[in-house]
Amino acid sequence: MVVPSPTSMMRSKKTKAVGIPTIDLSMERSELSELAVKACEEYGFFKVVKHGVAKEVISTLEEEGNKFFAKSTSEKQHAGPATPFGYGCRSIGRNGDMGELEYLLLHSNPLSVSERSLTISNDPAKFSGAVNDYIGAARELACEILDLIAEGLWVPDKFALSRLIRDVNSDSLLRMNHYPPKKWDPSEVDKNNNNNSSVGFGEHSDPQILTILRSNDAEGLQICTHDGLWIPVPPDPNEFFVMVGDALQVLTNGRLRSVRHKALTNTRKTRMSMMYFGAPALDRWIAPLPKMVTPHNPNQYKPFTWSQYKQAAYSLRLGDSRLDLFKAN
Ligand code: GA4
Repeated sequence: MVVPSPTSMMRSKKTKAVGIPTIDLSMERSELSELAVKACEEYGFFKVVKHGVAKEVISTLEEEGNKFFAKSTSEKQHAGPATPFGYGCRSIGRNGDMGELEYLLLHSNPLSVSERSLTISNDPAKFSGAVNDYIGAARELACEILDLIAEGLWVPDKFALSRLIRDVNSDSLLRMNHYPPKKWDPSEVDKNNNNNSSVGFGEHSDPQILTILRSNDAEGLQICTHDGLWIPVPPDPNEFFVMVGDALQVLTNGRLRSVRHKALTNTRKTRMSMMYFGAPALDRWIAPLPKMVTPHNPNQYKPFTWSQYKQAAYSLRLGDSRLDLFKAN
């Protein structure tokens, strides 16, 4: 069942309190696949409960993340820069985007994780163990959801989507974002009527297939509905949030659309989010699945490799609509 959960915090002129779809993974499979597709069609976003991921897998990575971000700036900078992978502070991507955050960006490949861990942690084996366990669990969850989506879309090959991120050469990533609490400035509330928010991570969609997000109990995440309304997402540290990425939009020929989202730092608490971005291998061609192309909905995108799409993403700004570059005709 899709259960609307009330959202009440952080309302401003451009936000609206509406329900975020919630999917209980312990439910009957046939019902689940329909609900997953419905949530992806309507919001490109949903919350997953009863997901089966062990609490310790989450808490161990969270502790490791907290230990890292508690280090001194100079120590953290040993793990930088974040291009292509490592520690980043404020600067996002390569074209001048900035946000009120610091982060760790890691490739999901275990060898890459081990190598990076040497500059990140005083106990690299523990850190890489925590990261690999978390990635493994998040990947399983992403695959389960992709299989449900494929079923709900009546795609004949039920593993057509999950196979892309199970690939040993998958370019999936893990990101840990650490947002400092916002210092309270009452004059800003009056000026902007925006609850003293500033942008932690600006508006964008994720380029990958599917994102699995988990955060601590600090608010800040907002998603944009397809009709342009911003909805605050109440944090839920025990559950995961799922986001449709640009590549899934292409694979489904536009039936599921990627969700634009952003993170604000309007909380007195430090926010830490951990995202697994499920992506194909770099040389993998991405094009609408044959089942999704019909006379009624002809092919909407030119085929591209994941590497070409990433290059396009990194040549643009965070908020740019990079899918436009690959529209057919
Ligand atoms: C958004 C999703 C992931 O966090 C990310 C981001 C990447 C980065 O921070 O380096 C990008 C951004 C993200 C999309 C457009 C480009 C690339 C910053 C940027 C300006 C790691 C990803 O894959 O794309």
